[in-house]
Amino acid sequence: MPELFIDSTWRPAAEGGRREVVNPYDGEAFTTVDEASAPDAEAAVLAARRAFDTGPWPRTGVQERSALLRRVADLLERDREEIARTETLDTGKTLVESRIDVDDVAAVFRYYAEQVLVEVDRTVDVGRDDVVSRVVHHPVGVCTLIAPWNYPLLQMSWKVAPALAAGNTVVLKPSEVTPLSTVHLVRLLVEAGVPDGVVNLVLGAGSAVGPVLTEHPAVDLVSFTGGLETGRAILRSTAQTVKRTTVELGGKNPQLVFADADLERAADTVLTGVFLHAGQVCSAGTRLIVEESIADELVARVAERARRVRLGNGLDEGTESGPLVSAVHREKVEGYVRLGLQEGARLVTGGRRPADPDLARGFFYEPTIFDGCDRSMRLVQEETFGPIMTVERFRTEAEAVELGNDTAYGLAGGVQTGDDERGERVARALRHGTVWINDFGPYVPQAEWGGMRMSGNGRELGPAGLAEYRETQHVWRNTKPAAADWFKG
Ligand code: TXE
Repeated sequence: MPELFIDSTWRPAAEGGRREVVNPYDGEAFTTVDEASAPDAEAAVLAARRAFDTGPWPRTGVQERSALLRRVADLLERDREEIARTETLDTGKTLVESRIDVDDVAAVFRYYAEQVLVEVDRTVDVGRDDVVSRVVHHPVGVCTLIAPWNYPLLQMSWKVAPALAAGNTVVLKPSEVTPLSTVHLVRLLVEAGVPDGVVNLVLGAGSAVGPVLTEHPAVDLVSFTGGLETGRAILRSTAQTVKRTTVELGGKNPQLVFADADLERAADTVLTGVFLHAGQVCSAGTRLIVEESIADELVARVAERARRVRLGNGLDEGTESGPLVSAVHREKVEGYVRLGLQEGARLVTGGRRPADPDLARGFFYEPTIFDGCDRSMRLVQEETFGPIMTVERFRTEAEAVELGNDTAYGLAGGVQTGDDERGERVARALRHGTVWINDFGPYVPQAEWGGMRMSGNGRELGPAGLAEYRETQHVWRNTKPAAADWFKG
């Protein structure tokens, strides 16, 4: 079955393009998919436009839209194991992580199935008895939804569930590196009964299909998650037609650890916060900022555990971390390791590909820790998106907060301390979209996710994640119209 879904038809690419899909565990191409080019993107946009302008979906009642989202959640749960396997083959992440991802995706659909029922239209008291003033909401229109490769289905669900709940029509563009789980999701959306033209799927390189999907005047909204440079390009593309544009562009996330924290638990939280999914997480806590008096001890404990992380095939039950997503991405990570050494950072552990011959064909990299870092280093300031942690030291709380905020990004941060008041104080002083106290990483569909500064704009999840996909309109009705007599002539 072809993999592009345009105007309610599964079809091959107009120009016949195909792309190999590579398993990062062994570097083998295990399947191929259709590879779209600009004409496919154009057809998808126009189909979504027609469905929005003349189809039933934007005018369907919220109960019906809510029911469709619930059906999708049920189908995701039915196909949980198959989707999780696909995600592991595509990304290299462990099956345990992939299963959690599918559960989270279903939870997002269920959350927006409920949230869309919350009444947001409101009557405004304008202080006059001859006026009825209402603020009402509409879907925005045609939405281009572009997702990255680290959480392919999860990131897409944060966009497509609220977009559909609000009554929009969509064009989905997963990363060309990890397209398969989104193909599966589109099949489920069709099975759940989404009307013709409402959901369209375009697979292909961002450079080939991106310009059409982000510049086309028939598109009203673009939601993007990915790298900073691509995000900037997308903001430039959408500026011409002044589209509503939401971008989530990663982070350089600090983990602050105070001397009064429980050292063993702190080490565990730091380790998971940075090395989960080989550091390919936009909120990975890659910057350890630790109170000087415990720094050596904490770094030693984290390093000792980092050396024991079991790398391997994501499909094997004993594996704790998979490979990086691609050869190209590993080269980027290796470039940062070389840079760190040049900048004078001291390598504590890792800094190389694993010696195990069983892992030689995959894109593996050892968990890596650099001590002796400071904020002037590019290694400390730039997103490496790999298993690399840098260590900086502080003496006072004010210094810790200042370091934690000394980044162009602002997505997430953590503070570990035995003092609850300090935890709350520091959390509020950190200029990051999410802050964890004595934890690192959890999120829920009910709470907004997104960045400050160069981590992006707008929010996903929570009520704000639905508001992104709604237009607000003020309707003023004069019930006793009379001449204003403003102009006397
Ligand atoms: O991402 P891209 P890349 C960061 C991470 C990584 C870097 C580059 O630091 O090393 O980004 O990764 C689509 N118009 N993050 O190059 O290019 C592309 O096809 C429209 C952080 O792999 O940003 C894919 O679907 N779309 C991040 C999506 O953009 C375009 C997660 C993301 O790819 C396009 C991933 C264009 N001109 C990487 N060019 C996070 N925030 O979590 C590309 N795309």
